[in-house]
Amino acid sequence: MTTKPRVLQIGPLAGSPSAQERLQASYTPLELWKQEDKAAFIAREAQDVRVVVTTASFGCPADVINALPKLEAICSWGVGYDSIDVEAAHARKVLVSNTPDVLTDCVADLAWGLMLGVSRRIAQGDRYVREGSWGQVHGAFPLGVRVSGKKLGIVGLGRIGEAIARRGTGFDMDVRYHSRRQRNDTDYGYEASLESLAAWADYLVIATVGGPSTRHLINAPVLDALGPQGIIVNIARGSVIDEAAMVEALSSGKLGGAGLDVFEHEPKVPDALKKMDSVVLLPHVGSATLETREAMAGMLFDNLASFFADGKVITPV
Ligand code: 8YV
Repeated sequence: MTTKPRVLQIGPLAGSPSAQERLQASYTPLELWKQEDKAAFIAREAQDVRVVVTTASFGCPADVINALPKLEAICSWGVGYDSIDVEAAHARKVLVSNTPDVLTDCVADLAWGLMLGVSRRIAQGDRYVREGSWGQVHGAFPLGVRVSGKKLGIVGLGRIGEAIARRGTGFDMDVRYHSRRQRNDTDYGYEASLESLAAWADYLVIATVGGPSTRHLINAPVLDALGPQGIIVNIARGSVIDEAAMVEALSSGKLGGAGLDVFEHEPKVPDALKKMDSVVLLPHVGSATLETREAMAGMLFDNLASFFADGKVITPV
């Protein structure tokens, strides 16, 4: 009988029905998140470990990377890798893999769900019906705003940003974007500054990477430019928006509304947001469909199998 390779697992693969069992079927995961003294556990149990398995949420910090002398690869379940210290990994020639493409459509779909949800007051209407207010409360349910035909501004025209933009065509929307560099392979209008994109747009959708390079890119001046009728949607990373500035802008009516799947200190969500009907709040579920989570798991296991077969990963970062 061949022994199953030992891998250091940083956090559970909890958002997929089969991934954790599949991992256990082919590998011996050392479950770091269950350990009280993580450094001692790594020093005692993981000195021979060649592979770390993690998720976009749990990531892998430099101190873990540097505490594993035999480490050769970090295989992550998720597309974003801002939580993995890729620089520390590459400095030691450790490969890093993620799960791109397979989640693009579902994350883009959710961005549209949030745009529609905020504009057409879907969650608010659901609360209204459930609490028995329909027919009981004086006056009509508050009007929403039209989505079709509006102006869609996208921050970050990568794979997910582009999928969001494509869906805009079906809603007869004019689409523009801002990113570090203008792309020469697309007809979408480019705005050279975030403020000018926000001033133009009815909807500002954040689809850029997380991490230090984009921290608080969306600040008070950008939110001011988006304005009292403007709606912001974030399916990327909470760190991209200055959350305190956004709460202030929403509370004071300087910003129209927000659809948020991610938060700066998730799972902590500012209490002020929970009291507002102009926002829709979701628990980081952009990729959380059965089909996408299974596809992400498939890609994680393909990367692991490839590494253990020939020392390469299929989707390197
Ligand atoms: C993951 C994500 O669901 O892929 C990403 O970058 O943020 C999500 O798809 C989740 O973080 C898995 O850990």
